[in-house]
Amino acid sequence: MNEELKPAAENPEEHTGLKKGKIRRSAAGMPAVVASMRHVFGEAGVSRGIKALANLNKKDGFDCPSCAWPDPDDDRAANEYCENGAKAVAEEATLKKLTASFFAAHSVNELAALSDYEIGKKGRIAEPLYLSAGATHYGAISWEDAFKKIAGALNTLPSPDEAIFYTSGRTSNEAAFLYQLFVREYGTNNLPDCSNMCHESSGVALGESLGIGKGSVKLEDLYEAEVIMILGQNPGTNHPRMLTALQKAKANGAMIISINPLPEAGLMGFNNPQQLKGMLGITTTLTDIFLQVKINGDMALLQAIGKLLIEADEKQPGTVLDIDFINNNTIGFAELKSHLQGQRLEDLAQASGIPVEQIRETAYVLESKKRIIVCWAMGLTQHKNAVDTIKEIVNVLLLKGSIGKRGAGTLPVRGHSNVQGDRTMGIYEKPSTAFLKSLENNFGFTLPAHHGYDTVQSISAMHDGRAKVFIAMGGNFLSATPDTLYTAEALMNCDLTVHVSTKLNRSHLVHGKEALILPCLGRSDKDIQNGKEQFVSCENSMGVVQSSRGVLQPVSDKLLSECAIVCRLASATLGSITKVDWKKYMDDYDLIRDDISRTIPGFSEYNRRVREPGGFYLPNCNREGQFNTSTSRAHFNISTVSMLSLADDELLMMTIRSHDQFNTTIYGLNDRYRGIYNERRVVLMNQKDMSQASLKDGDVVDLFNFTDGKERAAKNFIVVAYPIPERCCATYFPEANVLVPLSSVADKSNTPCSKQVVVKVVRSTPQ
Ligand SMILES: Nc1nc2c(c(=O)[nH]1)N[C@H]1C(S)=C(S)[C@@H](COP(=O)(O)OP(=O)(O)OC[C@H]3O[C@@H](n4cnc5c(=O)[nH]c(N)nc54)[C@H](O)[C@@H]3O)O[C@H]1N2
Ligand SMILES: Nc1nc2c(c(=O)[nH]1)N[C@H]1C(S)=C(S)[C@@H](COP(=O)(O)OP(=O)(O)OC[C@H]3O[C@@H](n4cnc5c(=O)[nH]c(N)nc54)[C@H](O)[C@@H]3O)O[C@H]1N2
Ligand code: SF4
Ligand SMILES: [Mo]
Repeated sequence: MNEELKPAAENPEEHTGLKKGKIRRSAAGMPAVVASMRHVFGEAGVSRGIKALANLNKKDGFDCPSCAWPDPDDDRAANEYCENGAKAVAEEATLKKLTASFFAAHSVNELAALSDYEIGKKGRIAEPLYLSAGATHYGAISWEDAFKKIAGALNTLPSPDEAIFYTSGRTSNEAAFLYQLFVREYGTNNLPDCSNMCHESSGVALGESLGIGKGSVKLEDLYEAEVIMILGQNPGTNHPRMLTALQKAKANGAMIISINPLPEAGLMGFNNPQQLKGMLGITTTLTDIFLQVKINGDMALLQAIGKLLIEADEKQPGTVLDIDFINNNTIGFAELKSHLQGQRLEDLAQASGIPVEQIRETAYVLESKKRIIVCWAMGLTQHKNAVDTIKEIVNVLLLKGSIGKRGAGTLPVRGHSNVQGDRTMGIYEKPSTAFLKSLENNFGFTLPAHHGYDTVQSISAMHDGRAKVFIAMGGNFLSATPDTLYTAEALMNCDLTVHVSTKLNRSHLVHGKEALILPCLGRSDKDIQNGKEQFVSCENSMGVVQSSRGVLQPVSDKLLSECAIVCRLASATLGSITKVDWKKYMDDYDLIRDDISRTIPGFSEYNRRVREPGGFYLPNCNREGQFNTSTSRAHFNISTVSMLSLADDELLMMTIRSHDQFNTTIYGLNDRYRGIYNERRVVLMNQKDMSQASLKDGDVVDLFNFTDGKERAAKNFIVVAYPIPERCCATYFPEANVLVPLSSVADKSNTPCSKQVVVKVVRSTPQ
């Protein structure tokens, strides 16, 4: 590996000064309110801050740019947002801006020496910027020239498949639709997205077993559930308003079962900041049963639960399983039954890390219940066997007939606010034939049918020289992807890297021979085209499509909307050969929605329905009790638990989010609920593993991964003793991404195994 790359590609290794506090047993409350206000007013000023917050998640306002948790369909509270939504708005609404003079004063190398936290705090990018070959500083460029340069690079490639078009999950439906249309008319399906690293495993598992790659649950279902199981998700930080829904579910009598290697504060208890009780610090206990699984112990645990449910039904036939549902709607039950009967409960318990008695207690709860919801996120999707683990969730739900009825179903809780919508709009490297045909019929040209590269394949392609131009619609590709130094080499191997961005990030600083930064409007910004105010729309985690209308004056008049950027890029690149009227889309987003209506199922009368307060639900076959699989039935799946064997000096590491970040955007250095302050270079370890390695709290260690015979090192991490299962440890994403091997991916979904990294922890030797 090229040592010179290290400082630029990675966060600096210095410490910021760890302070430790108590691990919290509940989330939100007054401290969350204080944190929201401090962030927003600090960045945006009071009047701009108040305006932004007053319109956040309102039916006629803008959709929260942070996570994909839905807003209530009915009446919305005055403050329909959470601390982390407010932080995301603060980050975007900031008045600090970066013009060409800032870049003239600071070289790329100088900026790369800053931490991600410092880089993010610099402000909004205020004009288009260009880094010429061999230059040390970005300089101003006109929009016109920027588009010409990209068009020139794209049009001189020997094949359109040598260009890669990444998308993060904030891009609106309208911009995403135009972007994929442009990319496909240009001639490739190289449309990797953040979903490849996120819920891809869920999409594959649910698509294969239930016939739709999305969850089936609506918000109201949570209020009617008898049991809610939450696996591999930290909602107190990552989907904070889910806690309000869980609180309501509990008040209606639901039991909550949390399955996580960590006792996450938000899962344990909740002080609702919108209720006086909560502000005063009176906590609702949320979790009834906490199962502290080992990392990746979930498949074994779910199989053990399935086995016990089947056993209980054998004893009293028809009282536990929904045999009618199973007979009428599924295939593969007999095979699953005999497979699970052949497993030893003790072996499954051992593989999961949960004592047999606790598993029995959990299965006993489920025996008598009919309305069960299972929620999950990255704690399940980023492992080698992720797809099969998620299918094991489906097995349990199918055994209980808990899909396609009220108060029951699947709930993969999505990450980015429009990641689900981007997929619906066709941001996908493996488009279906039906999708392509529909576009072809509407637009009258033939689209490429061969599949494109996903995120991991894109990195290899750039590294090998099979791809030469990289364009990103949002995101921070370098820091979000695995094997940071390898990915850095891949990006630096490109002729041109282009980022459509709101804020400066590390991907701008580790670049191709030439590089461009195209500054765009954010979700909270007012979007005026052709003298008329425009709005966009997004799809949340529950398949609701809603309008989003920004309200703030953009920080610079040199920003373009994502839609306008795609239209101008498409016109510049495709010139007279295009069959699409890009100009008309740019002037009036209703016309984009009209074409979406014509081409994408579920969007009929898009313009009318998206204007209804609260938007509209997309069709979902599972909700209607249907399974659009090859057999029109739901499929039980059989998988075998295989345990990764660790050497004596190895631990299994998960890379997780702190409370003060949105993916690679670092809002602050605290992880309040976990009692970790002012430091991100920490490794959370079990006390026994620490003693075994003669380490104590506060010691400084280096972490290593040696997959594929290559050393990957993340240096200078502080050991924090934490209640985490033995042989497991945790670090923060993105600091530890350098350790995640590119070759370590989930079967079938190709998602990097960011929560299943084998590491050695070695005491640092002073330099
Ligand atoms: N404030 C904020 N909100 C966000 C984000 C953010 O960074 N900040 N990111 C957004 C995005 S893109 C996403 S995808 C989501 C992510 O939301 P989450 O999935 O909640 O995020 P992670 O921090 O990756 O947390 C995963 C959780 O899984 C647990 N876990 C890890 N491995 C295992 C395992 O093997 N089994 C089980 N059962 N649990 C495990 C961890 O302990 C942790 O609690 O949040 C979205 N919302
Ligand atoms: N080790 C490890 N790696 C992971 C994960 C993990 O849990 N562990 N999680 C994975 C997951 S779930 C995800 S989703 C990915 C996230 O990967 P990405 O989506 O690529 O990363 P983000 O950090 O969300 O991107 C932030 C950048 O997006 C830009 N941006 C923000 N808002 C807008 C906007 O409105 N428009 C445009 N054009 N740009 C905007 C800003 O410039 C900002 O710097 O990371 C993945 N990587
Ligand atoms: S729960 Fe998610 S979408 Fe809702 S306000 Fe909080 S961060 Fe925004
Ligand atoms: Mo995500």
